[in-house]
Amino acid sequence: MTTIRLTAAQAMVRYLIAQKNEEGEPLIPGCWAIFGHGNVAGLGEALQAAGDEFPTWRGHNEQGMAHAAIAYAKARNRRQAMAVTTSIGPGAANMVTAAALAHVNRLPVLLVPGDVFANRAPDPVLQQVEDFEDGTVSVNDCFRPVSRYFDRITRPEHLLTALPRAMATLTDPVACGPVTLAFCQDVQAEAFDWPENFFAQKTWRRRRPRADRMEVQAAAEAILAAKTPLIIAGGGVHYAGACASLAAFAEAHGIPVAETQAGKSALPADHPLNLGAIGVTGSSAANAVAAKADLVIGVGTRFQDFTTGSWALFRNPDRRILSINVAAYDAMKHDALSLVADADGALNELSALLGDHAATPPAPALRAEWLDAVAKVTAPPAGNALPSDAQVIGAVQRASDENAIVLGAAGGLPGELHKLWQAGRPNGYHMEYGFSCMGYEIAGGVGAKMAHPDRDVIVMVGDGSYMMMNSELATSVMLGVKLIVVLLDNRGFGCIDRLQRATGGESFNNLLDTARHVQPSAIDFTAHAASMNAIAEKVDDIAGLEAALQRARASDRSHVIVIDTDPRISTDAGGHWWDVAVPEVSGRTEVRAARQSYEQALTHQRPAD
Ligand SMILES: Cc1ncc(C[n+]2csc(CCOP(=O)(O)OP(=O)(O)O)c2C)c(N)n1
Ligand SMILES: [Mg+2]
Repeated sequence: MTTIRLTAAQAMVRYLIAQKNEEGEPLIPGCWAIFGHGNVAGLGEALQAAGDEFPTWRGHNEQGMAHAAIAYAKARNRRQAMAVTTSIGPGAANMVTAAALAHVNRLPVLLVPGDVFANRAPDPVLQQVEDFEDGTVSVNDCFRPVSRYFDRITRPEHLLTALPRAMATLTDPVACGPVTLAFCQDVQAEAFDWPENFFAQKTWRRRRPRADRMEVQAAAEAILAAKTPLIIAGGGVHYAGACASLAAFAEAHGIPVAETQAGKSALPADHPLNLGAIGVTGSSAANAVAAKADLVIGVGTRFQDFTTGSWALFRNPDRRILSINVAAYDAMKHDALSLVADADGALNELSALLGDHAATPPAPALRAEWLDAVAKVTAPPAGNALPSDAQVIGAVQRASDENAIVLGAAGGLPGELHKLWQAGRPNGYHMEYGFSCMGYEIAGGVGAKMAHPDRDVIVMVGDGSYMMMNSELATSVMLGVKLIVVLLDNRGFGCIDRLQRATGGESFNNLLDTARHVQPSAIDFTAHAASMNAIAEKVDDIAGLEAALQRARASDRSHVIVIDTDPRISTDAGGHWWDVAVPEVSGRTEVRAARQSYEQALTHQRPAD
């Protein structure tokens, strides 16, 4: 057997370079890195030597780097995944939130935090957490519950089994998610004689599991029996590459489609069968059809509470749920009729079984009414009052082309965008709403733009999220990864303040002015963004925003536009109740009233299905 003598870190990099996806692209196109003593000498040396063959990108915050990596994978429909390496201790711990984000969203990312010395010679090393009862624990154990595959590399030859398992997880449609290889720092630097064939080029094909014959038959029968079926398209439609099959299926069988946050843009917004967003932040059209549907057909959806209106949305007493999902875990939720399969294959197989069967789609007026409501709330304001998020969204929509990618994660914007954004083509809508993690937006924008350098990436972010994490704006400037950032400054956590008041609470600790303070908060966002060498400007109104967006599209680097908005307004039209537990006893009459309506609303919930 021919062997090659390399350090474990050099072997990891060499192995990663040799992995391809079925398009022939690098499966792992490069690595984000912030070094410390836990990875600089070992992995740092190996990454430097790899040069352009395996690019290393330096971020400013470990969580931010991982957000960029995860957004890249999402924007590439899970066809590729980036690696992220950190030092031990705080560098690694900073990345745990991002691991959870990737886990919830089922997105692939290869996390390589450094770990303490396997030989324990310098024990305890700087930044080492010491467990009094368990000598094997390190900070990296925090990754276990938020990783789909976790391994600790305490000997070089562990990579011979760990790396193939890591790739198998990243490319498996069901297990897909974060992989953590905690890499002991002494092991990274240790040499080993590796079998040469370990580094042979390998292609990882996407598995597309076919449906079970009985399940697909039962699913077809359920559709044949349904009078008012509704399809709910989730993120799995994108990841399975099933957008075209979904359109064909809906058209052939007369079944309308509603979209989840992850599923949005599966059908173009102007498709006559696209009823728009479903659920808590849904359109009136989709939610009206959902309330009456006798068969709810989930395609690639996890049925999270925003989709189901906390399971109070589907109110037809005879309704059934059919769940087409590659993961049995999702397909059996709420006693659904399960169809475990790749979405693309399943839709085509079902279609063949259905023949020329077609249901009667809902009257076009439902869709038209909703589009009227959208036009009303997104139109420019008449007077000079502070604009709403919806009016800002209208301006962004008017100023962007159909290739634009609008990106967001937390605050009031995801709900408004879900309802109102008219997506032109698949992947034009990038919303991280599995974890809805404040601070994803700018870092995520970097990953989305790296995935689609030829499309405008428009990051829409609230002041709260911007303050939580903005440092990858400097990374975007440094790497020439241009973002258009629209920063909506409503002076605080507007959506949580609205939720607080809606549950009977008093405005408290959300908006900056209602938080304990000595000096009123005054943040100069333009100066802040400009200090990171981005182009930054503040606009006075919607007309100013539209003009600035044109300048931003022509800019040669990241361009931040700040606009003051009204924290009190969100779109009333559409939407659905959401289960947020209201206190059972309280000194506030408003809370007692809210509790009464809450108990009333709970009567529509069907958690026991
Ligand atoms: C990391 C994280 N912390 C807390 C929350 C809870 N949370 C959701 S939205 C929000 C406020 C966001 O403020 P901002 O970005 O200004 O948006 P706005 O609500 O004003 O539209 C908070 C605190 C979260 N989603 N993520
Ligand atoms: Mg805000």
